[in-house]
Amino acid sequence: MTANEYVKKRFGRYMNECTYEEIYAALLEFVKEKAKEKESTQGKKKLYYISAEFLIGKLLSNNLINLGLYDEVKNELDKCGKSIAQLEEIELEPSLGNGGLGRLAACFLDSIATLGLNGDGVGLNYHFGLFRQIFEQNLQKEVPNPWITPQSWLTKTEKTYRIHFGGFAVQSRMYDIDVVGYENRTTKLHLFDVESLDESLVQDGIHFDKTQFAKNLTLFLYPDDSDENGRLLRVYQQYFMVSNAARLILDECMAKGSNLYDLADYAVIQINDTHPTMVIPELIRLLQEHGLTMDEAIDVVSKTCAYTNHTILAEALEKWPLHFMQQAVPHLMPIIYELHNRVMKKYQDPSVAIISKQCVCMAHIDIHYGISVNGVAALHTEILKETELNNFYKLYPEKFNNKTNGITFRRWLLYCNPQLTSLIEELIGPGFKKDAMELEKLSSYVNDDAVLEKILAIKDARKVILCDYLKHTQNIEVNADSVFDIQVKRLHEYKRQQMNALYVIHKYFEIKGGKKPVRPITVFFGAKAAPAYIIAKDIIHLILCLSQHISNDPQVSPYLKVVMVENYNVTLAEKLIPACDISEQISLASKEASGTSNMKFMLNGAVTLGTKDGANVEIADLVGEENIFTFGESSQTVIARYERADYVSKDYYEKDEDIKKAVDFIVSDEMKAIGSSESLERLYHELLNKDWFMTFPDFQDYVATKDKAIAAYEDRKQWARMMLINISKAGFFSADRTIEQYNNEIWKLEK
Ligand code: 26Q
Repeated sequence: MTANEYVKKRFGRYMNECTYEEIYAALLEFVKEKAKEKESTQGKKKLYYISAEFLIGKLLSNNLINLGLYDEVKNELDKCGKSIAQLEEIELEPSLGNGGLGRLAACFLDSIATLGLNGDGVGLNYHFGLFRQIFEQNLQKEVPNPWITPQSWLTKTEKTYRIHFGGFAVQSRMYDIDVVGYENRTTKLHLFDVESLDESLVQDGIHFDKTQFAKNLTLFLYPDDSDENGRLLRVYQQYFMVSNAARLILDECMAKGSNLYDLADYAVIQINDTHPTMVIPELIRLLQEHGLTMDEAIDVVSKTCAYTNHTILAEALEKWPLHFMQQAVPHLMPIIYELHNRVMKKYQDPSVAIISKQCVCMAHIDIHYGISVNGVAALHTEILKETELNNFYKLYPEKFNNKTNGITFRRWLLYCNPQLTSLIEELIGPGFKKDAMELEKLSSYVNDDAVLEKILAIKDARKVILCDYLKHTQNIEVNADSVFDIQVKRLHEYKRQQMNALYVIHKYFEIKGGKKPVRPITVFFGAKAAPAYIIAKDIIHLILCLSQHISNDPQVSPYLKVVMVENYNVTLAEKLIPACDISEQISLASKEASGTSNMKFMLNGAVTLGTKDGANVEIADLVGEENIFTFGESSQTVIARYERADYVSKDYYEKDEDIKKAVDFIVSDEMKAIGSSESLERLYHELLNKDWFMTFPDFQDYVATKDKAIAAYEDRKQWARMMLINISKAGFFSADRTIEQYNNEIWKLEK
């Protein structure tokens, strides 16, 4: 049955007589039915990828592509005078993630299904996800982000559990979303929800009563901010997630014949950062309820769980106060003390203790009682082994391993850039869609002028598409002939959006002084700041004020524009990334565990401007130094500087005229006339007196290298070669490769 016939069956009318809403509703059911047909027999051992975040993005088009139905449906729509782009706008994007970690989990599910592995995702069904960002008076404001409509990708299941907390219990229910693999099987994302949730608790923006746990548990996803108040709710959420996951796992394994002593033959659990760590004590507790002794339960669980670390920022490693845990999950405390006592008895080393300074160190539970500890890029794993987790590495060298992150090429090439996909297919055939390493075949075209022209033409077309989209959705006007320089990621000081903003100020002064760029430059930003992260919000404020100020300056605006897109999300990323010329990956070396937008940009023919940090290091190794613009101090230099604790930002400010001029502009009369003095002053003082992420030492190198990249853009043919080489080397960053490695080295699922 074609999609059009399906619509006719549902509504008694063909597509041309239906509204977009009706077509969307029908196609959603159509896809669900098709996905069901692809559910295949389960193997004995199953992976449970537990994560507090799954930033899945819109699903209609992606699922149609993976089912091999996209072109057919698009043509049918075309014939009825309907556009698939307009249909896509009906769908709401679930924002069930903060950023990289959540998007990684979504890419991994796509690869697990595509490779035909037996694995499901387990997480939470946040009704409002992360907040939606709006700008008012050049400030970020947060509002709820509802995404669950009567017709959605969620399927209600019959699975419910009673979950006990200190002093009360709630009833849970599991909802499923199909994960449709590319030309292969379908797996599941299980999202648990609480039956007693009360959406009406949310009033006035994203504020709600943080104490009524039974009513608020799955309202919102917590932002990635370690300073946030009311973190107690986060502990309740985490326990709710893992208690449900643990019960589901035991149910499924017993149904397949496990006697629970052999649990590790039936299940492997990947713990995505420390957020699901309580699954370890919870499983131990449940196994004891099933008759195992403490010794036996600990032994079984220790063979089942593997942990991925996503951060080196010490302040981001989760440590929960004992009194939080005592209040939320008193029944886990005897187990956590037991796990702690065993560690202390064996090692007598306080630095590897589970309980320390009245807090539970979540990562330490994972490392002692798991089979594997992995970092997410080569440099990151080395830093974990040599510095941050060195004491653990000495105890368990065999547990440590690297799994460099990857992205799904289905969404980040086939779906978001059909123009580039067609060209690649024309040149090297369709094999790259299944085996991304085949992209290497493109390298034989580096001297083919016709191909280089086509690559440039596609980029130009994508820039026009982005301009139209931004005009239509956010009323932003951009010159499509300018150089598109893009930095999109969570707002965090270590990612150094503030350094990019200082570059903009520097360029502004150059232009005012008569030094005009040969071609206009558009600097794009997209970033949400955690609501309680004051300095991050100050940086957004600075960028928005700069954008306004420059737009209103007729001397500068023809040459320089700053665009801060509102509510950066997966949908916007799909439009921004194919249009990018220069990919900004400028974190302070050693701080960005991996980064994944760097991979998406590269795959879409952007050239990276970056520090030697995270996966940028591996990108540089693959494309060669001549096809990337790297700058800044090395991770060793940075780490040594932190150890010496001798960085004084004021010294740089006083010695460097350019830095002084740019930083002073933050609190200039012009800026204060349009912005909040309080916010601008705070940011100014932060940079002057602290600059914890060392933007000043890298500033001049950054400016010089960015100018070099912008100049290089003018040699169009040479630039096109760089684009082509970047695309041809991106195959390594396919999540299919990453997942193969997880499976071969950790999960060991049968294929
Ligand atoms: C913790 C406690 C309380 C509230 C929130 C959190 C929290 C939430 C989200 C802590 C961290 C996160 C998200 C982290 C994250 O996205 N890390 C990124 O992971 C990517 C995938 O591995 C990497 O590419 C990035 O380098 C890393 O920053």
